[in-house]
Amino acid sequence: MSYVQEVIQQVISRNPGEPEFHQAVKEVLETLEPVLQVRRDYQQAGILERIVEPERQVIFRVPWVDDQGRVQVNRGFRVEFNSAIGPYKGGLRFHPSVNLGIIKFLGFEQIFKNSLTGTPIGGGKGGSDFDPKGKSDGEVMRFCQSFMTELYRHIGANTDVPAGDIGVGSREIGYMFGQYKRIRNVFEGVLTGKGLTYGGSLVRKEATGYGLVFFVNEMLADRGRSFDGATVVISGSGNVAIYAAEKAMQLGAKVVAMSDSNGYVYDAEGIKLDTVKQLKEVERKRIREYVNIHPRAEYHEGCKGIWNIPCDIALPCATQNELDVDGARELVKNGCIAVGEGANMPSTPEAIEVFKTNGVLFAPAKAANAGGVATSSLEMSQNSMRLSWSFEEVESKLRDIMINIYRNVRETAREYGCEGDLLAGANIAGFIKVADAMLAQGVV
Ligand code: NDP
Ligand code: 2IT
Repeated sequence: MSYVQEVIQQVISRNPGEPEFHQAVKEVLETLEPVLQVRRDYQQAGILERIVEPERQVIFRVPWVDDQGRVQVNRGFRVEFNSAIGPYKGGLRFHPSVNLGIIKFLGFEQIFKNSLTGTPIGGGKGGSDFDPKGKSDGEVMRFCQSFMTELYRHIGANTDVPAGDIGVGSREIGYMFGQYKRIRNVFEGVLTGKGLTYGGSLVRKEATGYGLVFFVNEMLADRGRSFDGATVVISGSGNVAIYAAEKAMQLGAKVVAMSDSNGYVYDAEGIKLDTVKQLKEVERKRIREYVNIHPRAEYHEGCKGIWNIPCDIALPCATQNELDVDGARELVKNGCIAVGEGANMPSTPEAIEVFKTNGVLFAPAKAANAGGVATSSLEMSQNSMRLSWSFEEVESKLRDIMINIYRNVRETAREYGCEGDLLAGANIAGFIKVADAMLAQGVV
């Protein structure tokens, strides 16, 4: 058995019941074979064995009182995965499906993604099985305060800097920042995605979606294509989906479908993004309400049917494993030329195989959605310097970062004999920087 396969088997047996974590580890490690063949020193130093083991994992009780006066108990997580190249950095996810395996998959991906941004940030992730849906602002605030009352002792502007992810947006970040500041009596950039009045960065809200479109646009340009005139399908209607749609439209695309966990809307005339923003960002309602405002659009229950809609470009921006082999085949059948992953690990391994064998351009999550965390890193820089850059300045830095990531990933794939395989290129390029830092720092 190869070194890589041995480590994968160890991960599976030492981390039972964590299928998403196994999937993420397998996907990264299997593309590293060409590197490990030439870099025997990595094996000698046990780099793979160490990189798959989080440096620290914290699990804690989060008790809070709901509006009826009942005591509720959730579980909180923070997995500090790798700090070889900088303080732990990565989002917090609040969703009922959250468990340790999901946080570990996300934290593992984050190591390589953060390395690809070219900025000095390590990998981490956290969250809770708390469901913000249907909760009052007061309940969300009490939950966030309780969550931070434990988390604060593990994080800090130079230690571990959380941000948002599914179910964690500016409201939740605000409540957590307030509680951190109150407990520690320090005003520091301990979280990113903060409001603009208290240390947040312009463009952070838009960054993941915009960055995704910048990346995919660069990939399309290599084939002489662009977003201009393209038909685009986007899953999700949260932070990433909305701003991917906005930038795609700015570049001349027509976005015809968006979704949430209940179903999807199809608007042949092009989705009206102002309606989606009002429904999702302001009223916190379901996407099905869209057809009450635009009766010519259609609503369909269930999420997976969204991939049956003919499109040139598909951008899965909701959650892991939302695009499976059937969806991938439908996309290919309908002539889709490119898939860009806004969510983390949205395509199953079988779906990725379908894209590969059919020549569909594939932008892998850890490269394509790195714009969010890259802009978080820019927020950290601004906090440290105690200044704020303009929207144009941050957006232009974000665009440069995404173009650099694309070129780095493309050239790395070429260098290691897998030209055109951006997934391999992303894994290899992200890995080498972290592995070299780990080598230099000894066995820690
Ligand atoms: P939001 O909470 O803002 O939106 C999530 C969207 O995905 C919602 O439309 C939600 O629908 C849908 N969704 C969530 N879970 C499921 C599910 N199990 N099945 C179907 N649909 C689901 O989160 P974000 O937009 O921030 O995150 C979306 C994805 O992007 C995640 O994979 C996240 O990890 C990734 N990501 C986020 C970044 C960021 O900066 N925010 C950066 C990089 C990646 P509903 O409202 O019904 O739950
Ligand atoms: O998956 C991700 O990259 C994020 N949720 C953003 C993390 C961050 O620290 O901005």
